[in-house]
Amino acid sequence: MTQLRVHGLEVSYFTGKLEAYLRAKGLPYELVEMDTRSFKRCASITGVAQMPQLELADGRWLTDSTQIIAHFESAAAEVAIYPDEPALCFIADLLEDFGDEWLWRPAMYYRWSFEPDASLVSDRLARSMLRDLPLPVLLRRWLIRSRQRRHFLQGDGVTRANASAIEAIYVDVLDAMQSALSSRPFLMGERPTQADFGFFGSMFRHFASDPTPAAVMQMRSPKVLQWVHRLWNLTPDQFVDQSMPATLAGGLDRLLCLACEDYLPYLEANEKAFEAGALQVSWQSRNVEFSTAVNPYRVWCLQQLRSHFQSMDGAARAQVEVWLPSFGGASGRMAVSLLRQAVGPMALALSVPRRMTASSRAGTKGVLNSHWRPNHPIHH
Ligand SMILES: N[C@@H](CCC(=O)N[C@@H](CS)C(=O)NCC(=O)O)C(=O)O
Repeated sequence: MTQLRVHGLEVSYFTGKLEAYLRAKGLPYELVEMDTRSFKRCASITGVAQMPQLELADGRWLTDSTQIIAHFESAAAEVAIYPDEPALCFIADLLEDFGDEWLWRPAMYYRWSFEPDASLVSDRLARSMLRDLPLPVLLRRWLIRSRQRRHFLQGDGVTRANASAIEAIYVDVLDAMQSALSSRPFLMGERPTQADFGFFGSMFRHFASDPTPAAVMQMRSPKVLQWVHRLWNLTPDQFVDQSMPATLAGGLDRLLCLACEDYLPYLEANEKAFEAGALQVSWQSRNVEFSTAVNPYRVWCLQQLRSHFQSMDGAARAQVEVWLPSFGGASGRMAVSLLRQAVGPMALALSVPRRMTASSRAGTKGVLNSHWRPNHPIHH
């Protein structure tokens, strides 16, 4: 076996993100479409029930798209995507995490709340992921649709009262990206960074592909549509000679403001609930109430951002401390104070066992991307 094997699905958010990264880096891979049996087999190998899972030619496995990217970037060389300049690399990490985690709910909302979208994708999943179930296609379609609605709508706190706020998140991010991409090919400059890949999973596999959000993107944000195609079509020769971003490019103000206004307050509420031992977290955003299961993975995400922020030298930290309030106002100042807090005694190592403990399972009920993951992404 000479190439990488990506175990995932053609409709999957994080599989699409990983595939785009591998294509941009010129790393050949084969996509192995999961079914229910192989999903369980991969989970039993890595200890984590999620997709994608990456099988290396030497038999080792990697999981978690962000950590897989970190793994390849540590051997990066000339087609690196992490900005060299520390403050910019921190901003790229913040945007990556915001894109990865905060657009999950709007992506699932559009896919499973609207009839044409749910019908299309339930048919694709019935014929791909569920193809090994000895049931008629119609029944498989019904099963997957009910399961996704239960997990990713009801289970992720989507209600009639907050549906329009969820739609506004999508539209606001589109507008912010359209403005960032108005004069350059990638979010932070002439080269792609981790920030681009963080937004790619939702933008490519959901928003540009599912009929309801795709119609919005086509009319409202053609630059974003163009960026989706550009990133999917990217090869190393197209950016290897371009310089890394050296300054914070104009037009990112709204995207950073949204990260500070919408996402970081949720991360803070989630962390507080986790530390209090609660299973559920409730918070207000855009004047409506949200309530979901506490997500330990996202506690870890906040700790990662903090550790990154605190490990920078004084000048880089001072730079970020100027940028966030200048774009996010009061919420930017709150973001800075959140990032300054010590990681503290609850620091997560995410060294989680093959079988989760009863309490961690209870805390993550129904939210499958919240599994705790091993310390190091490589598993034998
Ligand atoms: N943080 C993980 C998230 C992976 C994830 O949540 N993947 C979704 C699909 S895109 C999943 O496995 N869902 C499991 C399910 O739907 O049962 C990553 O970056 O790879």
